[in-house]
Amino acid sequence: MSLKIYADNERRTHIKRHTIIISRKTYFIITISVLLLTVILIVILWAAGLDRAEGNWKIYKTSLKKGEIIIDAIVDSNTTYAITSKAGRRDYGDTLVIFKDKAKDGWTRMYENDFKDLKPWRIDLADLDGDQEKEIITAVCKSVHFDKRKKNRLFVFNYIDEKLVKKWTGSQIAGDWTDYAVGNFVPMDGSELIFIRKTDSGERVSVYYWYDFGFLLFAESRDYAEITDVSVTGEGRILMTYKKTNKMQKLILKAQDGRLVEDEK
Ligand SMILES: [Ca+2]
Repeated sequence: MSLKIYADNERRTHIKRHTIIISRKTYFIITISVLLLTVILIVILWAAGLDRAEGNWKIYKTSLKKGEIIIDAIVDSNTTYAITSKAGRRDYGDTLVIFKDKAKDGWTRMYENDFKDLKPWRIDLADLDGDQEKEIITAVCKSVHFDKRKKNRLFVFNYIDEKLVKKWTGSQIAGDWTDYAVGNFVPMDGSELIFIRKTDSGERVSVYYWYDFGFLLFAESRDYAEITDVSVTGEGRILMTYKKTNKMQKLILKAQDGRLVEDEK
């Protein structure tokens, strides 16, 4: 069956059987309707996505100051650790805020600390040293006393007796890095930090673990042109997203002889 379009007054003497005839006017109406429906569908999907992104954070709206925006947050049972921007910026925050879910009063702002000079942009929670207490890990972008370059650094804290206590302030770890993941990669107590580290010839994956009073390098991969994402996938495996011949691909890395190598399986 085929579809033919004719002007209203056009002669239709050569129409074959099984041919559907529609006028230009009908064709126009159908086209506009399809376009309209597509636009409506896109708007609905966009709004749904927006709702999901804000989803977990809606509950704190009442605890936020006027104009304050949540940059990143992590929920752990009845406590939420958040990086917020009181200045209303979306690229990085200026305050670390801890909310607690008080049954009667709902989510309550329990603690806040001025992080204005740190430019924090990400927050995580993990037990890094294996003592069963979770550390607050914040990614910040700043210079430090003995390294004047403004770059991504990690600051690690504990929240003890309603006070923020510095555990490790990230001066030098993984050189210049663009992003990181936290996960249990090495079979010992505590989680590891997996960095996407910049090198002269591209980017590599670097795994660090906590030892005594700081982080030690566990293993590194070879260099790749560009790595966009890393995560721990099962014990001893890292899932990496990287660019290969202009296409993003996924790859599993494992530790072998002190290196991170591609898992052939
Ligand atoms: Ca700990």
